[in-house]
Amino acid sequence: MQPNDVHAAWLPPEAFRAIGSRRTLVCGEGTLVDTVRAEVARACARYGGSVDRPPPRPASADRPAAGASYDLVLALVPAALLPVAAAAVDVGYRRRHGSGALGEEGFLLARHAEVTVVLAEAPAGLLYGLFHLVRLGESAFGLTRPTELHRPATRLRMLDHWDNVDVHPVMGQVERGYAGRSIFWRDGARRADLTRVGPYGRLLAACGVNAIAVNNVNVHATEARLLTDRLGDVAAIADLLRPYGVRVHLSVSFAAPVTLGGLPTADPLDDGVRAWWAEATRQVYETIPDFGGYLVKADSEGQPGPFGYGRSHADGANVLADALAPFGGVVRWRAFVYNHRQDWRDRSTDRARAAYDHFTPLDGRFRDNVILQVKHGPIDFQPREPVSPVLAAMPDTRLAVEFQVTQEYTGQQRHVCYLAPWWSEVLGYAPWGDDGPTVADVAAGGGLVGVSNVGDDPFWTGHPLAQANLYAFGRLAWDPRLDPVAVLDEWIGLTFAGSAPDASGIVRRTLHGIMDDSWRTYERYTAPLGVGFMVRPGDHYGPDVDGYEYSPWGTYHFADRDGVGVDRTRASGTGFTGQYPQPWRDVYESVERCPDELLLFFHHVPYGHRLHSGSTVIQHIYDTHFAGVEQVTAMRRRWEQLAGVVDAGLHARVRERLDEQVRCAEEWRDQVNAYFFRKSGVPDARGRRIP
Ligand code: GCV
Repeated sequence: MQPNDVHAAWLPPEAFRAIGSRRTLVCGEGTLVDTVRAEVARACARYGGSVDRPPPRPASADRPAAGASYDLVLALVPAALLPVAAAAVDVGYRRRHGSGALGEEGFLLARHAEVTVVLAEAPAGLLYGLFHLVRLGESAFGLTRPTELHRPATRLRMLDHWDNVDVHPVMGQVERGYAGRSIFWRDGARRADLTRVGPYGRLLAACGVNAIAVNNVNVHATEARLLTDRLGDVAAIADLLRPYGVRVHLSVSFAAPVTLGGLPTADPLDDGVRAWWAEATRQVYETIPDFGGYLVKADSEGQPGPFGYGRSHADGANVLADALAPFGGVVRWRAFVYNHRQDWRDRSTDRARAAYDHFTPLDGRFRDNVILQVKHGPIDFQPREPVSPVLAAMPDTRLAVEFQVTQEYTGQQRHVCYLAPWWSEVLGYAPWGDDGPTVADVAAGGGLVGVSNVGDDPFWTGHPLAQANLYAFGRLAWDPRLDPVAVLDEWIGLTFAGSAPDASGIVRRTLHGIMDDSWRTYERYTAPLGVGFMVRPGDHYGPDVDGYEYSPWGTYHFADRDGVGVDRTRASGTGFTGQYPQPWRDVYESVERCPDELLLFFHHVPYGHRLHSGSTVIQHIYDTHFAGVEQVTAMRRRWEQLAGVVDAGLHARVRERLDEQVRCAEEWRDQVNAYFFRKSGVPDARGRRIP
């Protein structure tokens, strides 16, 4: 199942001990139920338990459905034949909820007459129920348990792989990938060895992810052909993921009718173009009947799109949506559209405004099976940004929120940076004020999408602790209200289930000490107060304060001798604050009320400006940069406590990465502090050395 030299991530065999040592009955048929049975059987082979199917005929008096002899029943309902305990739970469920409450993916967990019972109304629910039991371990079999009904908050919980088929001359095999090469593609073709794909699907199912896109949103010539003559490669991947309930999506090029179909145009209103998409899509479904849909990056960073034909993005998205509709597919259309050839001298153009300006006039004009996929912040996955105002401005459009699990701007899997607290803040943000819906509520209709951080690295994610981000993404997509620290605790419990039982306390303590606050630590030693983009141009790793300051990318901080920050107010700046509903449009507009952590995103202020924290901006910059490095040094010290406690290879890998994190954090501290000291001439109030 798991290639030997590959880390088991959050599914080591020891995580199945509680299930594997029990007597289990699995009732139901179908591919995903077979997966459940196989998982339980594998655990039993290791831990001495047993797994049965229900008897072939209805129970008779001399052969009741043997309820009493099972510790665990996993059953698809309605079922003709259920052991007594499961039947009782089923009756109770129906009395309370009627049928259908569990939906396509939900499950019910109950404990009755010393039997743990998981019921689902569809096979995927049973699979998710099984992995829930894995998370619970022994506590799933405790004396009493409250009955729990679990359903995902949103239907689409997916990962987009920015994997190229060809090795791109600049971006490589995986664009913004920090975990080795692609698990799907290699040097221009599908990998001959796809053995990582099944185990990957299993890991995804175990954290709640149910779909992936197999290629980069930047669709180059070879990747475009995955839609047509290379479709068999996509089908091969889909076959391996199907047993885990993970559906495959494809990034497609808007220009495909021209580049692949030989048509003279890709104009979405052209009949020939519509027919081409319809036929290409019919063939996709003939080959992959459970295909999920298309993902499109159009008119963005050089990708073709409807603007080229004088058409709107609604016209563009709808032609693909119409082709997919007969088969139940969706088109995810990215809202990441902005001018990447901006003149830095032009202070009126604001990249933060772009998605809202382009897309909100189109609200209500997209087909039902179009999902507009919006990056969570208005710029580009910086360690701190406000929530994108698009998420509060398109009530008649299905919206998905896009997170970046791959750590392009958050340490590139060389730095520990547990991102779930950040995502959780975004998901809990209430654009219309505390009593209104949250971002998670908005995303429920469209989905949650993460850019994958996985590659063919033996630890899957390069930095072993970056696995926690992947796990937490899935868990938050399933239930955005989960506490990110509790999710981390789950991840630790599962991942290190194989450590000696007496070691579990120190493993948990140490990892929480290192990871709980690691995103804020990262924020401290990088760009301050929400200003963003002080990274090295191109690869986006390490500091370069002015690297993007005079570039065409629209990402500036405007530091001068007096102050720093971007004036995005309505009163004197770009007017971006006006894209928010109340109360935020006024909160962000006001330099007094704007939250400290976003101050420089919204305002240009003098270095002596006093924050709510009481500190001045310049002193805050110095203090956070010194503190950030101290915290990273403490992380490295803490990690040493786990030498000899966790797997030696994993320990060595994390140690090597922490060394680099300390080095890089010092570089950030020194460059940022020196830059602002030289600009402002204000010394550090605490007299520390600034180079
Ligand atoms: C896939 C950022 C990244 C690009 C990425 C783009 C996107 O600009 O640096 O590598 O392209 O976002 O999200 O499309």
